[in-house]
Amino acid sequence: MMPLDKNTISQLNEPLLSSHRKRFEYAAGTIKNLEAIMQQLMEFEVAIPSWALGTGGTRFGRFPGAGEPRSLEEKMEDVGLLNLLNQASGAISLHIPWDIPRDYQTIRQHAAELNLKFDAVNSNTFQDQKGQAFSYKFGSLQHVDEKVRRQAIDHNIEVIRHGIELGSKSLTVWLSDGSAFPGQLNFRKAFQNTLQGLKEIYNALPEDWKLYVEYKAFEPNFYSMTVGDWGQSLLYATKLGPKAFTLVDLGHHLLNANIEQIVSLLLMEGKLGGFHFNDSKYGDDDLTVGSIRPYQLFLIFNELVEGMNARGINHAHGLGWMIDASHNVKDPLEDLLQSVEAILLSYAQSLIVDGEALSIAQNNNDVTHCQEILQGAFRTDLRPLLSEIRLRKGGALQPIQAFRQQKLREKLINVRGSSNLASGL
Ligand SMILES: [Mn+2]
Repeated sequence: MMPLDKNTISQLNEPLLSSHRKRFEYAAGTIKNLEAIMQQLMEFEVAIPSWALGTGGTRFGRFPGAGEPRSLEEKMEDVGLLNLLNQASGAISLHIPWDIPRDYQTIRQHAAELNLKFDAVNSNTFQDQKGQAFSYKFGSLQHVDEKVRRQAIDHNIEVIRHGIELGSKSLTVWLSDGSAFPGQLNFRKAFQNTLQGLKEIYNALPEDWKLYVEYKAFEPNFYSMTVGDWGQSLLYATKLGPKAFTLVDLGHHLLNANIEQIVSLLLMEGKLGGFHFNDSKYGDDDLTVGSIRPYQLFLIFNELVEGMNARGINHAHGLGWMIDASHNVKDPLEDLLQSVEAILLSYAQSLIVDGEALSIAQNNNDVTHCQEILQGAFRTDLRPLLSEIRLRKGGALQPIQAFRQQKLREKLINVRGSSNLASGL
């Protein structure tokens, strides 16, 4: 039962309309190609990971919120609620085994009622599950023991099967494989074992599927990671074939890595598959998108838009757009509303960059003007455009305000109780 409907949203919008109109008119007046940009923004959606709907924890502890989803169905309802409010979160990304569907038909029907699609499915060989025959303590696809590798491959193929039933079109593989100490691992053998496993998984993909190879610089292994950076991921993806791509998670780099340059070159090679958005100050902090380095996020989107345009890639559907965040202190749903807004805002700002002028300035080595062009776009307040899009699609002008006014968390607590824990990290 959804605790919100479009009529209620439109009543909540009513008192905000006149102020919104003024703000929108002002913002719109400064933009060339307004309607074309509005159309692109209308089509853009970001998938929500099922593991981000509960309160996350750190290795030191977890301070659960209340009213967390107790089942896959309730996780889907949370995403449906987000999508009702912001009209830009119409897809959910499932994690196996945390979200194994018991009955595909029921889950598909529930998704249709909530207007949700299933985005990439995610495998998990970074934890041992109850009853599992072999441990992943020393890795999964890289493991020295063939039986462990076999188990990890079979798991990934099972994840693909679940995804096929639900209409997913991609599998994201993130491996925690690596080594904790020097000398523990033969790097070359670890790579070759991993490649062999990925090949078997790749061969199990349906024709119209993509395999995303996600990399991460460190953690949980702190000496080496077997898919540690974009170069290694690109190496795997290239050896695997045309359905394999690199996935960029913003938190998976060494400090101050130039992610926008990575994005540009991966797009040039046709090997950028998708994104996990989050923000960080130190590492894989998994903070709200845009909360720490909004300018970096804009610069990344600027390269995304430039690179997608150069290759004729559809902005909304050409790549996989997902959030991968964890919420330790904020309400997960409010946090996700902030993240989606930050992504759309950076995307909007990158759409108003004058690419032609930038290219001329670059060719003239006019460094000052290049910076003026980029920062001019970044400092333009386009939030009224995003509100206008939500309004046109039947969403809330101010989603977080609507969430609070309608006491949606309290309503969820009434149904779900205050002491359950959502599965996840
Ligand atoms: Mn990720």
